[in-house]
Amino acid sequence: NKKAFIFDLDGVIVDTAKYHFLAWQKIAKSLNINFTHEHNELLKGVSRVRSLDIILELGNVQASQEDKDKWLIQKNEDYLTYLVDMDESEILPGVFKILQLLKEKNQAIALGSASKNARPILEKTGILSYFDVVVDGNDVTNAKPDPEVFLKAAQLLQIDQKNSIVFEDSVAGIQAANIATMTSVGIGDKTILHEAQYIFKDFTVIDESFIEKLIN
Ligand code: B16
Ligand code: MG
Repeated sequence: NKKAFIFDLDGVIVDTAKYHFLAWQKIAKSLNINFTHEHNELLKGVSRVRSLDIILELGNVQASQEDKDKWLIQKNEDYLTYLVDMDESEILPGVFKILQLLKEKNQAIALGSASKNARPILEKTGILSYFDVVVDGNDVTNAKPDPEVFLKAAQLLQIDQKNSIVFEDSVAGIQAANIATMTSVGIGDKTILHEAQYIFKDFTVIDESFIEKLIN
């Protein structure tokens, strides 16, 4: 059986969530908005534009489109400075092993990320060649929890959405997978990701028998 294994990027393959947080925190600070790690959960899997709106809502700040555009550029420029030195060492534990296992078992592999910076991150970390298909923030108009990004990935792989499995670290992403009637696998905290069909703290605790079960 050939299934589509769709991976989110930030928080699943690489720990860029911490860099997004630092970059957003700078913007929030400059606007006198208190922005905590807890608030940051709300931004996971959410597009850049929507993320800024959430932060402004937290601080009850009204802003012109011009200011918002300026902050969005600032945020991304700052975020990109954290990516300059990125390499293979930033791939989260167990990820290479799972990707290799899926390749050995002749499964289809896709990226399904909200990020517009996905491709350079995959290139820098040397992981791009594992992916048969990459769908990212440049390819979709509707952000997670809209399932567009995952549906598009399955479509490009020519695999039915019911035969697709999504690995996600965000609530919005798990919801998107569920809406798409795909198998949802949460990577992270089980209290946060309780809507997922399966939850693991990271890839090191996913064994071959679980993957076998998904394939058959
Ligand atoms: P960018 P994912 C998402 O990536 C992040 O979780 C989210 O925090 C970020 O705002 C979004 O990408 C957009 O990223 O600013 O690089 O376009 O988790 O869907 O891989
Ligand atoms: Mg994510």
